[in-house]
Amino acid sequence: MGERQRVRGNLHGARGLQISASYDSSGKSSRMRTLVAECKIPTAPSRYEEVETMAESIGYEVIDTIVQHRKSLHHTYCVGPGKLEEIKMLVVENDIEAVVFANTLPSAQVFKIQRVLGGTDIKVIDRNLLILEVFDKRAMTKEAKLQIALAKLRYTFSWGREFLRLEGILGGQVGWSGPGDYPYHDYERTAKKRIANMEKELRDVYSKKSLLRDHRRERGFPIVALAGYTQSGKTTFFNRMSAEHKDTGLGPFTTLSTFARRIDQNNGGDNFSFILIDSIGFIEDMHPTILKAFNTTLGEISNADLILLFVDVSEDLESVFRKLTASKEILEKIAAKVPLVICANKTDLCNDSRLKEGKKLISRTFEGVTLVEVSALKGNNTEEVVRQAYNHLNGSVSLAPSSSLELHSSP
Ligand SMILES: Nc1nc2c(ncn2[C@@H]2O[C@H](COP(=O)(O)OP(=O)(O)OP(=O)(O)O)[C@@H](O)[C@H]2O)c(=O)[nH]1
Ligand SMILES: [Mg+2]
Repeated sequence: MGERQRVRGNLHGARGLQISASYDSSGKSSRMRTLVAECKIPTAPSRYEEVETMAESIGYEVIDTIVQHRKSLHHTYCVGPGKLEEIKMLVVENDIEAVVFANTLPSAQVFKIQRVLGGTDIKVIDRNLLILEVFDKRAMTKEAKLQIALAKLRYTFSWGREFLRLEGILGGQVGWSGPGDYPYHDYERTAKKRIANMEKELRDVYSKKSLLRDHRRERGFPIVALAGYTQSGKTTFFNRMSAEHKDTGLGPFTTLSTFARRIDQNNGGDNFSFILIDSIGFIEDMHPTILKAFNTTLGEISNADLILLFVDVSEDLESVFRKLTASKEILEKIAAKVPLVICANKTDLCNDSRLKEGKKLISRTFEGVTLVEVSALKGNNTEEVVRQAYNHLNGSVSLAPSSSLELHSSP
């Protein structure tokens, strides 16, 4: 067993997040008292900070965080049994109502952990379910709501059987059909039917959208898509270009649906128009089920004539690198052939040497890419982004597609 570590004290409350606390009639905050737990193994990066930020952004109150370093995940509880007992004590001492694991937990582990910690009185979720909760909270459009409901159903589809088996209700022997199999079969049939219905509803929404896209193309407007890690500043740029007032800065995944606006610009006397598309941000290590649910939203990026990849260059270099890598991996999967301009955003928060370091890192990571320094918030250098888009869309320069860019080592 490896070293154990307790982290906390810094509640990351000063990250500019708008936390949606609600209050009961006595004025007491009704945010759920939460403990974040992580089993950190050498082969995977730590995720607890990101999970704290996500949880706090949708109204959980993170009281404590506990990280255990192990060579491998414990097969039953993710963390070791001794650490789980420690977590249980903290849960009791601090009136904790929810434990959020920064790891991915198989369904059996969720139920087993929950049993140790106090049964159904304690909410136990993993990073993927937290991401789905964030989505749920932010979903405004029918499309986003359907995508999330579908992802949740798919993600938890096998959980019913696991739960019944652990409760001793389901026949455990192969080929034996105990009385508990009936509720499970009912559950399975109903879930499959709901999944099929939702898939059909979503297909209808998508086909309307794709008609709209074809229509735009027929009218000759090129499509420029904003892409990048969540909270990198895409919507801030979109609002500035389109004079819109879409939500920004509410925390990870502020934008979930796709928005498109026609932008009319003048470049050195030449009028030109394009469709600017804003959509969901990226995150590392997105579960395939969740990613699949957003395939079509991400598909808006695949169909673009140009991608503006936003990078928050004001963060520490390690975060910049991790996020660049995650963005590159996703772009390679969904839009390998689409040309790219990188917008090194939030330059207003960087001093000269910090900006130089950040740019060096981007250029080392994405060799040969066109890089524009910009502040979407202040409007600094946004005209250069437009100029680059114009040059590319009018064929005067050809930009490297993301697939031709080599990834290099970390800082
Ligand atoms: N200082 C500074 N802050 C910025 C800049 N651009 C964006 N922000 C802030 O960064 C936060 C995130 O911006 P968003 O535009 O919501 O980011 P996003 O990429 O659309 O995020 P998702 O919708 O979650 O994918 C907001 O609080 C913005 O005000 C910038 O150039 N400078
Ligand atoms: Mg956004």
